[in-house]
Amino acid sequence: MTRKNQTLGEFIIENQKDFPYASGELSRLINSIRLAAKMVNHEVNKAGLVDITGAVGETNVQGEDQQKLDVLANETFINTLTNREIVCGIASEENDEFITIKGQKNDHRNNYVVLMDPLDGSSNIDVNVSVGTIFSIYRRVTPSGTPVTIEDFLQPGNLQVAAGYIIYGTSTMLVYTTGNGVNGFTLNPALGTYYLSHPNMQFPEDGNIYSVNEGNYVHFPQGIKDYIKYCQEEKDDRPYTSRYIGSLVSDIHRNMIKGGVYLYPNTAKSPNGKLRLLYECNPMAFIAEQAGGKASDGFRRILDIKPTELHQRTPFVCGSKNMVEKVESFMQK
Ligand code: P6P
Repeated sequence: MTRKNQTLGEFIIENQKDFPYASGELSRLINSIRLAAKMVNHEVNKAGLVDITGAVGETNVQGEDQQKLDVLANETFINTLTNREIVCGIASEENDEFITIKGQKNDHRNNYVVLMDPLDGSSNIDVNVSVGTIFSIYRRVTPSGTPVTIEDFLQPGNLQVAAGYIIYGTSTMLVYTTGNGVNGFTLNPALGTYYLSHPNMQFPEDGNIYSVNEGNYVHFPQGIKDYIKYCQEEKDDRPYTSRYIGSLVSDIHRNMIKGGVYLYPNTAKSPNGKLRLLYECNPMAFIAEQAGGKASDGFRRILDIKPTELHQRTPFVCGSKNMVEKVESFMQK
C-alpha cells in the first residue's frame, strides 16, 4: 500500500507482508541501507569542500584509481551492514574477494548476502556530476551456520529478493524493489527522512532517448552500429535524443522516468562489455523488469545468466521494453 509522502520507515512496515520472508530481517536490511545512504550522501555533498575527492593513490580490482569517496562509501556500507546481524556476506566492486560476516555469536546464522557497487560513476565526482550506489540482495543458498561461500554470491539475478540504487543527484533518492514493483523515496536532508516521492515507478514502453558512449562506435558490433544509425534517421518519431551522463544510475533513472534505452555493448577494450553482471546489471535489470522495462545482453535476459565469477562483465541493454526489443532485433539479424 502506498501513500504519497509516506516515509520509507512507514512504507517498509506497511508493506512488510510483501517481503518473501516476513521475519523482519529484510526490512532491517533495507533500513540499514537507507542509513548508510544518508551517511554517504553527507560526504558526497561536501566532497568539493573537503580533500576527499582526489584519488587515494590506490587502484581497485577493476584497475581504476580509487577515489577517496569510493573507499569511504565502501567502508560505510560494509560497516553499516556488518553491525546489524542480518548479512552473512558482502561482495563489492571495491574488493577482490567477498567478505564473510560471522555475526556477533560467530555462528554464521545470518541469512542474506549483499552485492554492491558502493559508488558507481565515481569518476564524475571531481566534476560534480551525479553518482550512485547500486545494491543486490539474495538469501544465502548454503546451509545456515556454515561460512558463506562463493556459491551464495554466484546466483542468477532471477533469485534476487531485493535490489535498488541510491542516486546522489540534485536530490538524493533511494529507489528499490522487493519484487512487488519499484518505489522511489526522496531524502529530505534537513530532516534526514526519506519520503515516498515516486510510487510505483514504471518504464514507459517506448521512448526517444538512447544512452551510449558513441566514442566506442567503431568497435561496436554491427547490430549496435545499425541501431545507432536507426536512432539518428529522420523518420517517424526519429531522430531520437542522445543523452549519456557516464553514470549508470543517473542514465537509467532518467530513462525510467522519461522513457529510453541504455546500452553498454562489448567493445575492443571491453570484449565482454564493461559493466559488472552481479552488482551493476542484475540489480538494474531487476528494477527495470519490475518497472515494466527489459534488460538483456542483446540476446539473453540478464536475470537468467548464471554467473561464474564475482566480477564478471556482460554487454548490457536496459530500458523501455519496445526499445530494448528493437536493439535485440538489430543484434539478432
Ligand atoms: P564509459 C562508470 O564507470 C560506469 O561503470 C557506469 O556508471 C557508466 O555508465 C559507464 O561506466 C561509463 O563508461 O566507458 O562510457 O566512460
